[in-house]
Amino acid sequence: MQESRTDQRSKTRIAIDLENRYGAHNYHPLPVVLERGKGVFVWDVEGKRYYDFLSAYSAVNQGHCHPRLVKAMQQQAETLTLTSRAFYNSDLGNYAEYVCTLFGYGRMLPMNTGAEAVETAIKMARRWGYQKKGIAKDRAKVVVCAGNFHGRTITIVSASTDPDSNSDFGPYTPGFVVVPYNDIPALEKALADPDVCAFLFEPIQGEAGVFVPDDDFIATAIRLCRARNVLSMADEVQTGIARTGRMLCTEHSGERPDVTILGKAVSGGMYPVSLVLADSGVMDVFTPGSHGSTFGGNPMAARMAMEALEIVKQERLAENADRLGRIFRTGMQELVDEFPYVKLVRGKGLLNALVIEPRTAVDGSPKTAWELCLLLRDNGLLAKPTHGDIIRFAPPLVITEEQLMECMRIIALSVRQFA
Ligand code: IF1
Repeated sequence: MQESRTDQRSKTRIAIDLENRYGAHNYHPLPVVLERGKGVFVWDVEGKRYYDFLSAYSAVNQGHCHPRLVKAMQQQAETLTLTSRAFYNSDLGNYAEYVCTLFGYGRMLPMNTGAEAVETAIKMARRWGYQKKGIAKDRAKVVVCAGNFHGRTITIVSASTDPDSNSDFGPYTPGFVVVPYNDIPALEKALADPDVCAFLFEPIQGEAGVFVPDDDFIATAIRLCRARNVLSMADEVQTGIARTGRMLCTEHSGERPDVTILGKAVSGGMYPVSLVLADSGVMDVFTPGSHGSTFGGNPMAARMAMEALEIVKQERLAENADRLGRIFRTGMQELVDEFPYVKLVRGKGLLNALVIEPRTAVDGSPKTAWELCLLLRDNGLLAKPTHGDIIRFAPPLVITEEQLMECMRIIALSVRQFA
């Protein structure tokens, strides 16, 4: 039977056209339409299989549709999903004890998205600054790093140095001081201001291009904050949950920040779950009615988070990320050594990036990280450039050594084709 005209367009084209026609254009996705995921693999609507090397920006560290998470979600979905915090529920207390014990903090405040958790931490730090540090009303400052990415709300983008994130969204929230990332003297100077209540930082800057700071930067920064009675607040939304080879990226530093912010893979990508961890002396600035969220701390979130974190522990995903990350960077370094347009590889655990020299082909067409990602897609591996010339490689942490070796061959093949 002659397919109707509509059917002659591929399912990919139909899906992309629909999204472009009716969706806001706040993204520029790679032209591939995904409809199924399992472990390290995703499949597009044409039935083609890909290795997922973005992991939804490190939200599916446990792999797509992990069977234990699917089962937990099904069970909770037919039991109790949401009560609001107007009442207690049978899961939040267990969840709170679980994460406080696991991450070594006195208290937790449950939210949903990473941005909400960052906003919560900023509110907590400001109120702590007024009530505990004695900062004059409305004068509290939070020190942030140039190149930061902490989310998309107006207050958070007020701290951003990326015009794509904040241009024409003013007026901005005041009270942010920007220092260069990985710059101890600049940080030391900024912390001398008695109105500073907190230093908010990413242990590795993900969006900026997987910038790994000097080995002693995080530890020194945390110690300087302690010396200046400033809250050190680690945004581990992307670097946390075993991504960099430790349960928390700050573990590499040997120091514990006053506040840790988590999201994304806390739920294994099944459900929006985020949280803020701190000790009572800080967290207790929140009094009844001073903060909250309809879905924050709901039974489904609690159940998913505990199951997702158990998987990370029992499947030893941090150890896997640490070991395979070293193999990956060694393999990528061979491409850096061989191809002048592959400038460098950097990262920690299975959060890595390849920096590509943008070029123009003899026919005048661009040869940037975007074109290389299209080649990778054609060869069966999905990754996405960040800030033009940097490709982030972040597979689910359940990847095996054999699968990683195959992916390294795909990347090498694509880099050669990109010559
Ligand atoms: C987008 C970036 C990554 C984050 C850190 C907080 C949040 C994020 C360190 C907010 C979120 C996501 C957001 C998503 C793409 C992705 C991203 F490219 F935007 F910057 F991962 F690098 N702190 N990152 O990375 O968490 O509110 O999204 O749950 O906005 O395009 P969220």
